[in-house]
Amino acid sequence: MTVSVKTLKLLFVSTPVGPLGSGIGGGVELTLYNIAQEMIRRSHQLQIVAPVGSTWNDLPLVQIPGNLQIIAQTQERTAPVTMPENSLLANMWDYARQVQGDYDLIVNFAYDWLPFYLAPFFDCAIAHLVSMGSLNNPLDQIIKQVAKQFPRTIGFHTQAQAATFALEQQYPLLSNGIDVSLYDFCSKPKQQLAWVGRIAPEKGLEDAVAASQITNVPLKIMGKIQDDLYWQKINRDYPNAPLEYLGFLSTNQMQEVLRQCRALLMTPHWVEAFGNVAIESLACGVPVISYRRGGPSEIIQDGKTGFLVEPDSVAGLIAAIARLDKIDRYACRQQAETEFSLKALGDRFENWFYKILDI
Ligand code: HBI
Repeated sequence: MTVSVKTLKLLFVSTPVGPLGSGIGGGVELTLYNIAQEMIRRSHQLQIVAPVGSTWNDLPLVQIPGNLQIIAQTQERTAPVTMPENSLLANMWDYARQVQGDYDLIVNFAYDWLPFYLAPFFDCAIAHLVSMGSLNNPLDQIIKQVAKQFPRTIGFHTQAQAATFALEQQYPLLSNGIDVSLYDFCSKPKQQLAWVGRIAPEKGLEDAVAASQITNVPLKIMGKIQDDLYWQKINRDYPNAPLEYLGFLSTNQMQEVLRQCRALLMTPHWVEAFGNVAIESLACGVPVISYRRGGPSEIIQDGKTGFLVEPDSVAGLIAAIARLDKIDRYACRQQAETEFSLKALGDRFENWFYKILDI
């Protein structure tokens, strides 16, 4: 049992791109869920400010109405910050402003300009978990400003992600974590590969499909179709690939398929801030083959729990697929248990919160 130095009253403010449980928030939804669960397990008091329609009934939610924020990665780097009428983001932060006196710390999970801009207007300290790499200039600028004015309140998942913001100050690297007990180890996989994630251009699914078509190894695809035109183009471009699209599944359904795969393919065309699916895969004993780019390059132990491949090289993916017998699947499971457990995650976040509050 982890004894916490001091129990905190925490207010988590969600990403404004979709209700919690919808999958639209991608990795940051899973991150928020896991940290919330772990903070409650450590007897901290917690409230989550979430969009109306959130379905996490087992966590303390207050649901706020309003229009969703535009998905940041669909915008140009120089695009101005946009706020819809009746903005959900603004409504969630107005609620946080009203109740801030009841909390020791507010934690921001939105990759949006407003919460960073509001920091100096709040009496309560705000910790910002930055969930992606640098995408647009207004957000880069306000993150730099907050990093200067409120040192240590900006947290990243990985060094590769943090480097895209080029801050002068020190900042915590929180990595990430999952409830490893939700994933069942499998030592004898079927002759198939997996690809898991939001189906959108930055995730590079077409490269995994190309590898599947060339090797004729079946590819099980799971995740939310965020960009339909992109998905249709992939199906047109690779008519003979042995694909099966299984939809956006619950964690349990997804791991049931993933665990039976010889490897997970990760093909990020952007600097993936972390790559939750990589640690979910390791937890199942499934090696990860990923481009040497962003978060996965700090997670995978090349040659031991997977392979790191030259970015955007389909040939590199195929060469790694041919070497999968070199990997001990149990070593993958062990890495998940030691580095990416909820306890390891909780320790990193709790230490970050205590540092911000000078406890
Ligand atoms: N876009 N505007 C905006 N705000 C977010 O919080 C956000 C996003 N795009 C993607 C996203 N969050 C998450 O899927 C990633 O942080 C994982």
